[in-house]
Amino acid sequence: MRLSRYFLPVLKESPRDAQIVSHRYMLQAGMIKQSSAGIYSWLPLGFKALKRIEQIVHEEQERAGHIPLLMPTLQSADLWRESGRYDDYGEEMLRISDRHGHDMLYGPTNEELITDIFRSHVSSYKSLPLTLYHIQWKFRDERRPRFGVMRGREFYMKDGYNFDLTKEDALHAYNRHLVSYLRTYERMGLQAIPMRADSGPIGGDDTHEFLVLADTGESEVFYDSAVTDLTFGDREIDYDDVEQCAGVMEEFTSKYARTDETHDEALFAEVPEERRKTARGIEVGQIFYFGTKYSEAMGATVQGPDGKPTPVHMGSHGIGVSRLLGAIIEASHDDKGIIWPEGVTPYHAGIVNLKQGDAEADAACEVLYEQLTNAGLEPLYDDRDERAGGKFATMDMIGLPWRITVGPRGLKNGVVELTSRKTGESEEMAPEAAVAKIVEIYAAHGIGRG
Ligand code: 5CA
Repeated sequence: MRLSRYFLPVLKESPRDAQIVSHRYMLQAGMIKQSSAGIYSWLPLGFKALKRIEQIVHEEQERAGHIPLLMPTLQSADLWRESGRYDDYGEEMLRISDRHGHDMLYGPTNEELITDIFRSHVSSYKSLPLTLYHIQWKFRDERRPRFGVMRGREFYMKDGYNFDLTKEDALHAYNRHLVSYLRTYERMGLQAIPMRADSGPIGGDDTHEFLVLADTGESEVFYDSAVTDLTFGDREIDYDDVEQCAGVMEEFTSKYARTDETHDEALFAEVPEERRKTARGIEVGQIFYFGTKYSEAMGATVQGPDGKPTPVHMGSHGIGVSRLLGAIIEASHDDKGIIWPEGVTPYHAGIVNLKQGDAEADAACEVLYEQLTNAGLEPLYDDRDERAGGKFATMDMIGLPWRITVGPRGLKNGVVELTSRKTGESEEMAPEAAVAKIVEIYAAHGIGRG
């Protein structure tokens, strides 16, 4: 993308009404614009980052064997009357009626709708196990929408639903989701710690939230610091292997880690004192096992191996896709702006031309642009006729991990400058060497054709 043809409304002034850094930077970097309380337009840069995150979520869900579909945002109230949640859900549910007077609602989650799809089409245990998911906008009329995309009213969520014959099978689905979530967050450069939590309006006893530690997080958390040493890494996982998934579950959840809703002082006291930590965290996902709560209420049964109708065991599993942008920025920024991790950066490298209009500098930038593009990467080329200082400030604010700076003086010596956004370190090298280095770095993340 060439900046002269892009739409990147970077704000000169830091927005005063934004209380936390991720909200401020998303506004300032021209990623989002509030349209009403807790509802945002996603401007091109924000939209691109959102799509990168969505793509990782899709890839990891499909790797785990989960099947994508798409359900609507508007749902009929009748389904929610069947489960009993139409009255229970309270004021967070946005209720609408259509021209025929039918009660509708903007879905805050989709247990009812997916259960209805399931019961219409699946009648035998032979079709199980089955996990369906989608990534779709949700609406919750939060009492206090705040912190930008962190607590929106309209937000983008991945929600997945497993259908299994037995509790045992459903617990494997729960573990499978936990494993796939650990991989997902790590690919985004995040450490998200599974913590025992409360199930709220979704229901059920087994539930874990995934929390990214950050001072601005809304949840209070208590944990054994040993959990922060755990990393998933690039281990091979067979998602059908019940033992292996249970092993990962055990490894990542056996140490004390709880949100304030389930915190137990007596158990916490058993953790060695120097490892007992209290902090704040951002909830970026939650998994639930709730057994037959919805399948019994809504008649979602299958014919079991014994020929008898059996209600299926279910769970639901969510990732806060739009919230993740805020969480990533909270975890990765400095006083100049965002620092995108390579796995999710909207553009892979910035090209800054210090002297637009200089024939040699323009030509060198074009070659860099073409070579990076040919390697399957997406560069953002600042080809505007602007001062170098302004170009650098824009690049720092939008936080692309790598910047190539091209100027007539360097080109005389056959070099450009490659700068890491994270460390701020710059190195001079031949243009081809800069391209080769960037291609190699992204190849290590499985990005591009390098
Ligand atoms: N049906 C279940 C699992 S799919 C469910 O709705 N779970 S949830 O309520 O925990 O939501 C899933 C994730 O969506 C949360 O972990 C959080 O990351 C995100 N989320 C929830 N509410 C909001 C909100 N108001 N703004 C942004 N993200 C939110």
